[in-house]
Amino acid sequence: MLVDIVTIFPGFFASPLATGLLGKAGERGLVEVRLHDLRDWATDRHRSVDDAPFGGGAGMVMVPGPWFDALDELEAQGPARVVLLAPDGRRFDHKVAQRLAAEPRLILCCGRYEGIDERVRTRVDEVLSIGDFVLAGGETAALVVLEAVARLVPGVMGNADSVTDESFAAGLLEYPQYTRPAVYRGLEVPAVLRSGDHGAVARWRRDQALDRTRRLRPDLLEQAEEDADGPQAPG
Ligand code: JBK
Repeated sequence: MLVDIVTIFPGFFASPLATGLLGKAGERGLVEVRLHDLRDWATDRHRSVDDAPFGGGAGMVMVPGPWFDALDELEAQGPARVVLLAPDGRRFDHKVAQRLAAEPRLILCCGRYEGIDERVRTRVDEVLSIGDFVLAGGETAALVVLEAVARLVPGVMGNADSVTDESFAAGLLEYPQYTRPAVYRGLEVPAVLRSGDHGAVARWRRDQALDRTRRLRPDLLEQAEEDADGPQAPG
């Protein structure tokens, strides 16, 4: 997978891209990330990318020119799904990550300042939000999307089971995990996990995952039921 990131802070991504799973995926050529400084498409000598909003008001708005020119140039290199990170986007989740992981190429657009000129949206395929909170810009959101997507790209995760096994793939929270020591400060590991009975362990884990999801995230269970049932007639 190829990922182009357009940002006014390309340096923001240096450490995350060099570290851990994303670092490995890059080294192995499984996820190639190219960083682009939006200011490279600015046309004035100050390389400015923002201006005051029409109609007045506080703050600055990113001007359309550099975005249009950047996307012209990047899209001329070949097809890509263009994603804008913004608080009014569709909520990013595991399902969206799975869909994006199947794309050969993504262009992630990170806005800054108070917003981007509305006309830039005519150039994006999809607007995504990572949640209802205010960020300084789309960079952190792009990083969240990139990490969640990259680990679903075939070959990125060492053990193939660890992706399909995990919680959100099944629409459930994870069961509790324990490691040595069996008793720590009087706190015991559940006996079933030390029983050697693989069937009993599997049943206990499934029950725990279900209990936990029912208690902490009932919305996930309702979603899982809807997904399993398929679209229902209203009423
Ligand atoms: C937020 O993706 N987001 O969630 C996002 C992107 C850019 C700015 C923001 O405040 N929430």
